[in-house]
Amino acid sequence: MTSTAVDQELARLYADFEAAHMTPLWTQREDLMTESPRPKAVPALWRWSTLYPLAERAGELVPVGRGGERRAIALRNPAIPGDPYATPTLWAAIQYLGPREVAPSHRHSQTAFRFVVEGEGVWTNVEGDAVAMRRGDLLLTPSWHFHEHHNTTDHPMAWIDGLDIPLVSKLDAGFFEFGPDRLGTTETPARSRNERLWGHPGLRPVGAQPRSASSPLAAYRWEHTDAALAAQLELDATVTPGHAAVRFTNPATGGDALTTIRTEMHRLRSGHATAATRVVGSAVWQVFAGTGRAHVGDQTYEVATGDLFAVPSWAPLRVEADDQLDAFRFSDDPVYEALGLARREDV
Ligand code: GTQ
Ligand code: FE2
Repeated sequence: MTSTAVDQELARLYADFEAAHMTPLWTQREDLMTESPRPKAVPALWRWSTLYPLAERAGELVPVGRGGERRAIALRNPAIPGDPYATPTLWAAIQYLGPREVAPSHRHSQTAFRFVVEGEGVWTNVEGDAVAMRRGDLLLTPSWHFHEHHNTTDHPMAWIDGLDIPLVSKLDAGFFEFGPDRLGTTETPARSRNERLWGHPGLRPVGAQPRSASSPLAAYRWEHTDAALAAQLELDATVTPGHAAVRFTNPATGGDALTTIRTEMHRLRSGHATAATRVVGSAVWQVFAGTGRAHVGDQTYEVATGDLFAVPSWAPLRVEADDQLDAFRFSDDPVYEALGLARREDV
């Protein structure tokens, strides 16, 4: 064939591919199989001083109830158009509950946690067990557990939610169900049943079976987290000098507290920093106390209590403390580890 004849045949071939819903690899290989991850998400920062007043305004204007379910406002990565996601796998939101308000019961296949940076007065009821939410606590709502939140006080409370909504959406694995109008309780016990059963260090209740693959412990209290971090620093048993960290684990397995989301608390001594690393998978951090700086990819953020930032896959990260810095981190690491896709590199 002459070269014009070949060109014509090729054009016909591509048109026929198109009509047959076929795409040749060779035209897209470089986008489909990159040398290293090219995340769509970008480093992003949300300041508590911006988030909280906006949530407060929503509290005045938007009722919470059936249908909408939650007064939760998502942190949207500016580079993921159309989807209210902090990263391609993680949902992060500020949730606000006014005095005496109740967020009604429901359950979903998405896994959730709450982390409290300030305030108290809301009980999250998980499968009929009322769990107090207070500053520094991590509260879990594993997949397919009924949950409602009730504010029993005369003052509002806000916290952050982390969920695997984007991952579950990508996996076409979403199920949702309304619960009874009231899980039937306004109980406000100091200690929830799950904590009484599962919350004793090193002691597994022999007669109890967890109801899911995630942790049967619904609350991880700040006093324990704080003591564990303080001990690491005192004992020089830290990740790197001046950097202590704990991971919230499932007491029944020793693995991550949640199947799809890793949760950790980090403490940096004043003037110290984390190692500079990058990992496959994305994360969101929230400063709990102190001030410092986060270097995320090509960005540098000055951060203080309540500020959140997103770390895209494979973006170099280094966090530095001015004052002693406590920061909560959540990530999709367990997913990559389970699938054999985890990688990390010092940078
Ligand atoms: O508190 O149950 O931010 O179902 C998103 C979905 C919170 C919740 C969110 C939810 C919840
Ligand atoms: Fe929910």
